[in-house]
Amino acid sequence: MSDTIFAKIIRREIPADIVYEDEQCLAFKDVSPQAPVHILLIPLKPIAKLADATSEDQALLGHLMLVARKIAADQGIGDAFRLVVNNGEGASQTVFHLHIHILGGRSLSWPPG
Ligand code: DGP
Repeated sequence: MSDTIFAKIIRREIPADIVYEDEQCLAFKDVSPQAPVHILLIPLKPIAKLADATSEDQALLGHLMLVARKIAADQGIGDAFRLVVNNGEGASQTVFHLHIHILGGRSLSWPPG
């Protein structure tokens, strides 16, 4: 996998507003927020996109879901939030390091568009 802006954030080569960190993942505020709360949660492991994850990543992916829930609660949006994973250019993925968007703090309509 080629180097990405998120790998640079993990290595602290570029700044980010980090809100959570553990031995498996890192979360920081999105530079272009689409909601009052917009956090990106990424694994430290450089998986380019969800379609590239394997059964070896099962525990990591489960961990990310539980951390996303915790971050939502910590950010005060635990009752109403949305998780988004864009997979591939056709789904508007622009950074090819797997990430979960955690969105909330406003009314979230459906379908998302
Ligand atoms: P996606 O389209 O799903 O690949 O989302 C990529 C997101 O990454 C997008 O919402 C903007 C955000 N982003 C891009 N570059 C940076 C950066 O340098 N810092 C931060 N904090 N977010 C970034």
